[in-house]
Amino acid sequence: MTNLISKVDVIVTSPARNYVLLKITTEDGVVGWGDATVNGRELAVASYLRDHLAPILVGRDADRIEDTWQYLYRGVYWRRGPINMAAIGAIDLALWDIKGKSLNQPVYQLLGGKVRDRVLAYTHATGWETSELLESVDEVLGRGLRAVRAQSGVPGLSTVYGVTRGIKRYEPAKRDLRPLEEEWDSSAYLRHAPKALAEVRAHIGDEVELLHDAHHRLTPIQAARLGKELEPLHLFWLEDLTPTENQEAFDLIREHTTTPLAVGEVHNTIWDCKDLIINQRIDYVRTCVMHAGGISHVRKIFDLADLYQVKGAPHGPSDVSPLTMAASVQLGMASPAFGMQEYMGYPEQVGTVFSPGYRLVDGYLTASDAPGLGVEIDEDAAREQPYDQAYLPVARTLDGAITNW
Ligand code: EZ4
Ligand code: CO
Repeated sequence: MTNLISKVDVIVTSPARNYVLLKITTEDGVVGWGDATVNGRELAVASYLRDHLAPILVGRDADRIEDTWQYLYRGVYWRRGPINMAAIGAIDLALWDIKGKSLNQPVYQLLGGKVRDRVLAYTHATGWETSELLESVDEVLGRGLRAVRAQSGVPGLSTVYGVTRGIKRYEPAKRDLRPLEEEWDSSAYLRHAPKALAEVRAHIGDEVELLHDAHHRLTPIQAARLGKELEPLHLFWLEDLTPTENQEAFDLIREHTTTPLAVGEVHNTIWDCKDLIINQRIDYVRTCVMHAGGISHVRKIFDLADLYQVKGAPHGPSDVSPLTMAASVQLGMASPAFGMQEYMGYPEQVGTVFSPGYRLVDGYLTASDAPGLGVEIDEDAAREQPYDQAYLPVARTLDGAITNW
C-alpha cells in the first residue's frame, strides 16, 4: 500500500503577519498542511521548500514519515540550521496531517494516545509602566489563564523586548524594509526587573504561575544574580538568560540559583539540547515543534528530557502559526515529558486563514479530535493576503555597539 505525494505547494501569506504554509497533496487526494515560518526570514525557507525540497518529495510515499525525515536530515549533508530544520519540520507536520486524515484519527492517537486530558498554557502580560503591566496581568487572568509571563519597560530605555509603550499587544517583527534598532542596557534592566516582578507577584498572590523572559541578553554572572534575586518570587521559570552558544554558562548560573531555567526556542535539533538536558543545566526545553524538525524529532527531544526530569515547553509566539500550535498541542496530549505550552495568541486577522481546532479553556489547551492536526486552512484567503516584508529588531547598547536582541 502506498500513498504517493503528487503535489507540493508553498504559500507565503500575511494575515496581519507573515506565515509560510506548505501544502502536500497525495495521489488519492489527501491534503496535509505544514508551517515553515522563520520570523523575519520567511522567503529563505519558502525558496528552500519550493526550489529544493518540493521536487524531491513528489513521488515519495507520504506514509513513510520517519524515512522522509531521515532522507531530508541526512540527505542535505549540510545538517541542522534554522531554515533547513523549519523546512523539514513543515514537511513532517504535513505528513502527520496526511497520515491522520488517511487513517481518520487525530495525530495524538497515532503518537500512542493521550497521556493527559489537557495541556497547561501560559500567555504574555506586557506593560511599560508597572501599573500597565498589572492591568495586563489582570486581563490575562480574567481570561482564565493560570500562568502568565510578565515583561515590563525599563526606566531610561526607549524600547525593550516584549513591551510596546502604550500598546497592550506586542509583536516582535515590524513591517519595514530594515530592522528597527532598539536600545539595551543590562544594568538598568537588572535594577528594575526584580522590582517590577515583585509587584506582579504581590498583585497575583502565590497560586498563579509567574514566568519571565530575559531574551538572551545577560552575561552568565548577571544571569546568576537575576536568578538569585528572583528566588523569593518562586518563578515557574526564567527564560533565555544567556545566549546558548555557550552552554557551559548554565553551570555557573546553576551554582548560584534554584530559580528554574528554560531555554531552547532558537534550537533546532536534539544535538543542540542534549548537553543541557543530560547535565541537568535546565528545567524546561523550549524547542518548537516546527523549528526543530517537526513532531518526529521534537518527540525524541522530549523523550530524552523525560529521562532527566526536564520538561518540554514548546515555543508558541504569534510567529509560529496556529498550525504549529495545533501540532504542539497534539504532541503535548501524547508526550509524558510535556510541561507547558506557550500560547501568545494571534492578531484577529490570522483567523481569516486558520481555523485551528484546538481550544483554550480554563488556562489549558485541548487538541482537536478531528483527523490529522485538525486545522482548516482557507487557501483563497491565504493567497489574497501576500507576503509583506518585516524584520525582527536588532539591539544596541548605550554606547552604540550591537548586542543580543
Ligand atoms: O522573541 O518568537 O518566548 N518567546 C519569545 C518570542 C521571540 C519571537 C522571535 O520571533 O522569546 O517572542
Ligand atoms: Co522566549
